[in-house]
Amino acid sequence: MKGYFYSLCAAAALFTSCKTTAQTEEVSVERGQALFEELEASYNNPIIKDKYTADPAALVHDGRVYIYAGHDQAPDDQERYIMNEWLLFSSDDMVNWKEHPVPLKPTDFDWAIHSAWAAEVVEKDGKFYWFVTVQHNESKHGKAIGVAVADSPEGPWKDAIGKALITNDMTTQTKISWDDIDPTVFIDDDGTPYLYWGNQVCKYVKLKDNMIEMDGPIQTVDLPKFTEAPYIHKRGDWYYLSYAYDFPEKTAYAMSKSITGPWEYKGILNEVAGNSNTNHQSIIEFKDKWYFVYHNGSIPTHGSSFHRSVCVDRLYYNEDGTIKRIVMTSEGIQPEN
Ligand code: FUB
Repeated sequence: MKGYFYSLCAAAALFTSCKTTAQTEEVSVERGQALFEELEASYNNPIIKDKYTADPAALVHDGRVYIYAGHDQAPDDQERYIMNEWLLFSSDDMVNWKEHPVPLKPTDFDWAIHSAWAAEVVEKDGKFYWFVTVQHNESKHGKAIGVAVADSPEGPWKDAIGKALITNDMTTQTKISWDDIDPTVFIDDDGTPYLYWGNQVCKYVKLKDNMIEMDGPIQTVDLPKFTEAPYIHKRGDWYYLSYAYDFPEKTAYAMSKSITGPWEYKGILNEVAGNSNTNHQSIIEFKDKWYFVYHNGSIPTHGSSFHRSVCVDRLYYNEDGTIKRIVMTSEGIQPEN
């Protein structure tokens, strides 16, 4: 009880600028509790607190940030992926998030059966393309990548092809059935779209202008300890390829002057995110600031590798274009004063 009282005093001190022990001791348990709750309420990470959310795919469009996330739905006593839908949240200030109706499920693709795994949404020529990881039905082995299309970031979404874009039998670098996951799409300055994806091996392919067909052979990128979750962004002349590194996963990154490489490994960008053995990042610029969107397992009391939560923290560059190590915080993004 004494320890609890003093931690309340510590919380109180943060809010009352108490400078001395004598002052903090004047704070009652009730007042300390209220201040502690106030302090907790000011924590903006995770950004969604009433649902488990994972694998954030962030899209900036028309003054809003949209986050498409997988819904971790495993019961609290089960440590495995149960993900039957994606969720959508949006914000115009990175602090207040609006939840939209469930926009998409694996079963919206006739050929898929479950596993709303990592995804990415990009805009091209006024249409929005949602590249998803799903479990293929029994006609094909393993995970596959599909594409949904919509006229707005909020949908409605429909299968853009009627079959998977990438299936497990199209790649042979590994024997696992989940190596064709985690799509990310980057549209280069000349309008050419590139799809990157993979588990264990990072793969990429040029896409046709229609976004739903490959335009050349599947190629690979050699990256140290690549696990999964490739993500491409560009700032100035530099292309950045960030990815989940090792396992439990950290986030590492490489840089290049071209979307197709060669990529120069630059090191760790983010440490293991607390009690989640996976991580999955989006990196976006919004209103002249850069943000690192990721997940951890921080929702009490069952947060874990299979009960994950999307968080946002700031991302900063060094003068030479390299990225400073991410500082993960509970406070997250705070309202501007
Ligand atoms: O959420 C399922 C899988 O876990 C994702 O596809 C990976 O990126 C990892 O986060």
